[in-house]
Amino acid sequence: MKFNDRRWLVCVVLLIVIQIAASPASYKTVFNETKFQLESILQVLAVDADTDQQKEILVTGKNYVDRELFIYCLDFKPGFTPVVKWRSDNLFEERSIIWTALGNFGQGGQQLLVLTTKWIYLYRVTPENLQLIQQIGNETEPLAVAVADMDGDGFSELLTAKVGAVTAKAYNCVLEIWKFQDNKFNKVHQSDLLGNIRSLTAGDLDNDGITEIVAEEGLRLDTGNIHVYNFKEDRLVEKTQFKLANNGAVYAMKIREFPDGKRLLTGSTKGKINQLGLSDGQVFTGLPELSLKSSIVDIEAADLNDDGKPELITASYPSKLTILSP
Ligand SMILES: [Ca+2]
Ligand SMILES: [Ca+2]
Ligand SMILES: [Ca+2]
Repeated sequence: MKFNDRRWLVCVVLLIVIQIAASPASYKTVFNETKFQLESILQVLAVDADTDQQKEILVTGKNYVDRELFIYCLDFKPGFTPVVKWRSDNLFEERSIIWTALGNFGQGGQQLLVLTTKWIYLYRVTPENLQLIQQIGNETEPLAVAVADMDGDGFSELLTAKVGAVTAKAYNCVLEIWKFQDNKFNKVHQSDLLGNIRSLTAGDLDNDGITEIVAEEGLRLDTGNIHVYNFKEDRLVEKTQFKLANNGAVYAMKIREFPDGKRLLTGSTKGKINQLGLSDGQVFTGLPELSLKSSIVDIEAADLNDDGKPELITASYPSKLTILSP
């Protein structure tokens, strides 16, 4: 009996040692709230609202009962527990969700683009609130939104995925590029049908001076295909495509700078988080896959405690806000 007891104990200790050895240099959860401010969180976006070189987080979401659509600006000084710095006006619109993106649309510095079904709002982000620069009717019918400089003129273009054709199984989307000129967004490109696009991001992932457009498409909530495109001679050219096994749908994608280079950050309906790099047209894994027990709707990376290592900020269905620190 005694021998067996000891053997059992040795096994447990061994298992723990193996576990510790096997777990990669990873992230720990430093903030996790299941009902954060809103009934439904839709987007998270990092911005330096007070220009003190430290990022704040804009959380966008909806309260269905009270017919509210808000943007919250969260401050993280001095810790990882968010403090509400300000809340936007109510942007509620019947049956509309909301998309946010940052870019330079020629209004001096960085502007926040907020899209609802009906409107495109162009804002200046200030320490106290959002300052409306312009409100334009939204003709883009977006299912996904990204912002990047596509033609190298120093100003941002708006990229949207919209329904191009409806099949029995799913939407089949086209990607459109919109240029801000004469105080409105003008369509400068429409792609061929690219599949049921569930998320979109853009940026120079491999640092070769040419912007990559990354689109994830797939059916239902199945694991999808992630396509990396360049926009060359007025058309999309696929650079590579890949699949993240057992991820489910990826609704969350951003291209962000990490200490070891630019990474495509993805968050999936199965709670998987991946960081991927691109080199010579090949995708490689940055850090090993992380796993949350929730369905991720958006993700962001920003250094919240000023130690040079970005935190990961995730929004999960319906209103969970999680912060992971390396
Ligand atoms: Ca700041
Ligand atoms: Ca441009
Ligand atoms: Ca590139």
